[in-house]
Amino acid sequence: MALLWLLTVGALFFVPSMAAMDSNGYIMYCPCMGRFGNQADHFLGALGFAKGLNRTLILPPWIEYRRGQPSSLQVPFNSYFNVAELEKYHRVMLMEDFFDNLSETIWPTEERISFCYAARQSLNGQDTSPRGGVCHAKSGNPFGPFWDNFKVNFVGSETYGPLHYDVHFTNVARDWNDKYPASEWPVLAFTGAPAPYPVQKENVILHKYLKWNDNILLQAEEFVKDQLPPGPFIGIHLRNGVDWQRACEHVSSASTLFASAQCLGYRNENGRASIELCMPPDEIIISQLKRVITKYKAKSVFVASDHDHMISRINKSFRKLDIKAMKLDVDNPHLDLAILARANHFVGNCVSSFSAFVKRERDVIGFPSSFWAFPSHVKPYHNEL
Ligand code: GFB
Repeated sequence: MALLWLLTVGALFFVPSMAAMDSNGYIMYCPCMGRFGNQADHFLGALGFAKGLNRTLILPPWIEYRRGQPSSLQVPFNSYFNVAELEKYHRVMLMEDFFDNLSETIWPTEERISFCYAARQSLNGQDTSPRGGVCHAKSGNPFGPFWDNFKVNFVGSETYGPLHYDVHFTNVARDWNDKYPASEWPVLAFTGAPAPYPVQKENVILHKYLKWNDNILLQAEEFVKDQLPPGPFIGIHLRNGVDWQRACEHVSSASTLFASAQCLGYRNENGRASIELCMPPDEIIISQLKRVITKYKAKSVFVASDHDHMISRINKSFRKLDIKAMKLDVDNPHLDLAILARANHFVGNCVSSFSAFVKRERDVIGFPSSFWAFPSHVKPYHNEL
């Protein structure tokens, strides 16, 4: 009798995890490059890659950096986004759920191999997983803290080059599955995202499955309703912090920079990046704003920025039109993004992947957007080859 009870209760606990198991395997990765915009670009690529290989994508936490804190922080994926919406496209699972429910069965500690394209240098000579092999998957920040968060240590490395991630390219998915069948490799755990930056053109559309969760949506809607004057509003992104000023210095030597393909095209068919495109001067910002305020009969401007929101400059310039420039009281990048996506018109920075996130979200809803200094301040691209 006791045995029967044990079997029944055991089955009750066992069956749900079994049911959740994916015999096609899993893709896991550390979003170890850059801040939110970079990670979001990588996420769309990883989603396309997991779909191509027909493996469940494990949703990693977002990696964040807070001033004064030496180590990176990890914020669960669903703190910002709606997991059920992603499931409409492909099988996904929160990384926290994977480690709570499945990891011991599917990915025992002695089988944890990290994947990298080629050997990676140990960043500071320290690797909290010294047996982990040439990928050095835990070397440096945010690599070490990321895997430590899930108590993962690697027992080896697998370099997968020359295989690549472009599953829209003939046979690539088949090559991965031939080389790494799920029966032998249930989890492909990547040292960095299995995706290029900026997001590949074919994966931009996947943004339609990346929806804010109810909490963020509610905050964005309440801000628009309670803080902005009634009527149409323009959302603008001013990327002008000191890191950006330095990055823009490289624009003269590069025809593309960061997210610039979103306006210049993936082959520079719409021109080459310029300093104005990257760091628009105040005069360009005010004159473009004037045009869109008039066109949309806007009553206010919502400004998101990492540094200078130009609130008094905008208020002064549009005093006669009774336009109010508004910003959030506290630094909240995700809420900034969600509010920008709801504006009647958005003007973003073409070079910034933070702006690119807003543009993609608006494109899938069918809302209009434009960019500072584009197309007025870009030169045609001449391919010298
Ligand atoms: O998102 P992100 O990769 O975009 O990095 P870029 C910029 C970060 O700056 C964001 C903050 O993740 C935010 O934390 N930030 C930028 C903002 N704009 C805003 C804003 O309007 N509101 C708030 N609250 N925060 C590039 C990187 O940044 O910057 C490159 O992609 C490189 O890797 C370069 O680091 C210098 O593409 O704009």
